[in-house]
Amino acid sequence: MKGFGVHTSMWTMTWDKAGSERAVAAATTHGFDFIEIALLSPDAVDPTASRELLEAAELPAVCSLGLPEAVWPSRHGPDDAVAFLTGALDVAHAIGAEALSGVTYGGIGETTGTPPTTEELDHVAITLDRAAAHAARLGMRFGIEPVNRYESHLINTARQGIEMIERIGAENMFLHLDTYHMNIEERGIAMGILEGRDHLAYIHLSESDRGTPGAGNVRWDEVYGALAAVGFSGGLAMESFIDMPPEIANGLAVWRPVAESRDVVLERGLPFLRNKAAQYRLI
Ligand code: FUD
Repeated sequence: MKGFGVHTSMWTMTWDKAGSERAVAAATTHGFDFIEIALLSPDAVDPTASRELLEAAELPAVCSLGLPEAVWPSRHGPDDAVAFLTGALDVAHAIGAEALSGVTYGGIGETTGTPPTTEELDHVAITLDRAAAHAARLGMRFGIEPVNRYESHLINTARQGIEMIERIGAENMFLHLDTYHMNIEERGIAMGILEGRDHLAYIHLSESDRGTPGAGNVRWDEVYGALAAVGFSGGLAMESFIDMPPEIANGLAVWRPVAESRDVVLERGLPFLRNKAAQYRLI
């Protein structure tokens, strides 16, 4: 997990033959160092074909997901969530991914309208502990991504993410931040990075409307300045929600196009982010 990568949502959220071939070819053309694969339906993925595709393109991968409603640990307890995450980790490992991260603790769009209860957080902690242990057996890292309060009531800030990681105490667990969520939840966008410095290994670079980086409200100099100040050496992943199927769009409340076009993101947003990352000596 290092260098400048891209979330597959630029091209597709469906990691089937056509989607994966399109995304890997485009990521290679645009010179990304790695690709983040959305592993929302791990059973639908052909890991051998994916591995061969990525190896042929010499493109490292990271996988990410949110949990399906049927296994949300806060609601159903840890067992089904652990079984799902174990299966997802096995698929990610077979693909050749170094890590599994994202909303590994619940659903994207899981809210109760009330704060998390002690019991809900206990179930989350047990789930993550057992999943991290499985990841460790596979030689993989395992992340959690705090998301904003409208997408989850469980873990919204870097501080809450760190508390969960330190409660579990697994060496292979890491904090995965996202500038879109930080722009909503942190008291100053750099704060999450500064607070999370000991555990931060991965960050989504996403604009305040999840569209074209540089065209919204995110204070990119503060983001990059903080990353440089803490000596960040993890993965920087551009994330723009260009291709969103309805089932995920609803959880994210992404109902309008987030950018003029994919080309605008790639021709304006990408150089904006990459040049700034180079300016701050992050790549
Ligand atoms: C969700 C989000 C994403 C998500 C990932 C799953 O709000 O920000 O990063 O975790 O897309 O693949």
